[in-house]
Amino acid sequence: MEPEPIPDLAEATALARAARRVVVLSGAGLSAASGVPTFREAQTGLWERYSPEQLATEDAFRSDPELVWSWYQWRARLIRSCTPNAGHLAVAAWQRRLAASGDSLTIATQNVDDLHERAGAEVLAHLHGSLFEYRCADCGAPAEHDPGAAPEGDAGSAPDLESMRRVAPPSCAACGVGMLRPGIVWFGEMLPAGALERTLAALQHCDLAVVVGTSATVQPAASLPYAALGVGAAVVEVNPEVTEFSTAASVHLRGAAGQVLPALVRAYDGPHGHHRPD
Ligand code: BV8
Ligand code: ZN
Repeated sequence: MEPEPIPDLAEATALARAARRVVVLSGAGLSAASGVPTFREAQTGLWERYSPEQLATEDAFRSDPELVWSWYQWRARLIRSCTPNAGHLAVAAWQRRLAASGDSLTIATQNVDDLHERAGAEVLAHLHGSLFEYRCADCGAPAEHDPGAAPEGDAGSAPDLESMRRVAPPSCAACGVGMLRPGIVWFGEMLPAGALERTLAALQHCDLAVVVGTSATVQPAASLPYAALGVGAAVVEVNPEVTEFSTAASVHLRGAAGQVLPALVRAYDGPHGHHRPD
């Protein structure tokens, strides 16, 4: 069955073909098709069931470290049971194509999962950290920790906090005092050192930015696409919904990342495109 034609794809394809320095800014919507819950989507979004204040702030961690630690361990195990989808794979393929011709595709993501990397892509910045990095909440010493295997069957479904198995965060081997915390950027916390600066520098040198799967509601990440517009680059938004950013986008491809991104890369390769076998 022929997939629905995506309005404005031709315009976006022309931009993709002409682009030499691309920046991809990705959000939770890119990983949705892999089974990773987004944040704000009604019913399914994490922030629909859990309050970010109760789980994604340092105060929350200090007041109930077991709850917050266990919830992030559940998310880390869930990600282990997920695999990159066609959207992640298309971005990785596009990155390889451009690198092969001496050009570049740079990725900066709000996602704390590792699906870009597992799709074979290089990521310039995890703006909001990673579920698989840990450090001491007191001395800051980085630490290794294994969140454990992917859950069996529907154990992956979101636990209710009351019945969730609670485990205490391990203590820090470096200072022996602090507790380990996930290497996540909680609300009210600064982004990782250099992540914002590196991303801004890439946007200020890009000729095309692709904003995929983000509601553009969390700052400062939501302001990043304007840095590309500010240097006259085109910005293509990929999102089935209208977002805070849609009116500013050069082209808004209203479709799912798993459909739109492969189509964009196929078109980029297309008959007159730069077809080079992988
Ligand atoms: C800071 C890690 C200060 C945690 C996250 C200015 C104005 C107002 C508020 C602020 C401001 N400046 C700062 C703030 C406060 C706050 C903020 O922005 N609050 C918002 C809610 C208003 N920002 C902060 O606190 C930041 N820190 O400002 O520090 C500071 C400054 C100096 C010195 C000291 C401190 C830190 C913010 C980072 C928080 N951490 N994540 C965790 O994961 O648990 S944010 C988290 O939510 C994600 O990382 C992501 O960034 C955000 C979710 O957004 P999206 O990824 O866009 O996901 P969402 O579900 O919202 O949308 C999904 C979209 O995908 C939808 O549009 C949907 O239509 C689409 N979609 C669905 N399916 C598909 C799809 N698209 C394509 N294909 C599909 N198949
Ligand atoms: Zn420590």
